[in-house]
Amino acid sequence: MKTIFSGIQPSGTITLGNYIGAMSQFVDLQHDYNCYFCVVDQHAITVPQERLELRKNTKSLAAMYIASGLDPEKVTLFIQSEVPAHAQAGWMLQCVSYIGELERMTQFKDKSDGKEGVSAGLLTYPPLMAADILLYKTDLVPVGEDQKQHLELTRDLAERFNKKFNDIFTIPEVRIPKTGARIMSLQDPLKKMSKSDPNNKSFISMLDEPSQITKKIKSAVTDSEGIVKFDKENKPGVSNLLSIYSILSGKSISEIEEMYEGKGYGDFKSDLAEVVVNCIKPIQDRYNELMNSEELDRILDKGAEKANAEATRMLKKMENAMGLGRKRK
Ligand code: ATP
Ligand code: LTN
Repeated sequence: MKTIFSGIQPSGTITLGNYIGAMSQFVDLQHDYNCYFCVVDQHAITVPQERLELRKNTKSLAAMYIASGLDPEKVTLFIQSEVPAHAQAGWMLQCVSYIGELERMTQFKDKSDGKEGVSAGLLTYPPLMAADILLYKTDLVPVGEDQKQHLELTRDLAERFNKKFNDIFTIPEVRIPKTGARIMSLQDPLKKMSKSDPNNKSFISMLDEPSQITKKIKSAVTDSEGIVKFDKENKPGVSNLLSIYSILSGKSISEIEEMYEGKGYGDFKSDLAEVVVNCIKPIQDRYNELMNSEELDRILDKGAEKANAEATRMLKKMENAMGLGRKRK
């Protein structure tokens, strides 16, 4: 069986964009792959986090992975900081990364743009991500469109390491969904929907109440044309809503366009709100059950144990290849 690895940052409550672009892919793939899914809390601290909030978001994200449909008997779910090999391997991969290539990452440019006191961790974020992936001999990494560049760098680092030291890493492939790889902000449809966006109206959180979801969709930015038609270039707001509608309802874009011919945005938006609520509600119910039980801790303990065993094996190979520590059998 081939291996999958993916991670999500506990930098807020996950959004509908994370669910569509990442989580729902994971659920589909779990039956055919050996899967590792991670709550990447060490990536989250590359920007300031409040400690209690981070703890809460970490547990909440773990619950959300299971509530979305991952089977804990099938997949290994764990928290990054509970497997120290990630930070150790991340350091070694920082030492084979060039500052120039890290500065070229668009996520770094976006997140550091115009900010003072940017952490060094924000720059060295990608080698830690490469460590996450390479420690598990990962074949495939399912992510949203925004992570493509980080995956290319991961492949470069793996190839560089293999050539320079020893051929120990599997070169991973990226897997980006055909639809929904980039769900856009409801307030600025030219920007991706992001859980750390300060404007709460720009995203639908997976924990929003039905009334909040309806309100946010009703106030989503569209245009004044009043025609429900997919045209990314000229109608980015409506096109984004159409994508969400299509993915969650299973109806094709043209079917939906037909349904709302001559109807304007009011009906379209209320029906979309219903589609979104119907998708999110059962996930929220399971989420609440998990948050109030000890089941989640058991799942995470088991996950950390399994991930530690696997990651430590690869870490030893990396140390041997680079000549760190004493030679061991
Ligand atoms: P942050 O706002 O803290 O940067 P984020 O919401 O962008 O976070 P991440 O934790 O960086 O989310 O990403 C988790 C996964 O969700 C990744 O695979 C990423 O590609 C995917 N993803 C994030 N935003 C979207 C989006 N708007 N549409 C589709 N997929 C997305
Ligand atoms: N960088 C990713 C989160 C992430 C990740 C990973 C994704 C960290 N480690 C390993 C896939 C594989 C993000 O910001 N979405």
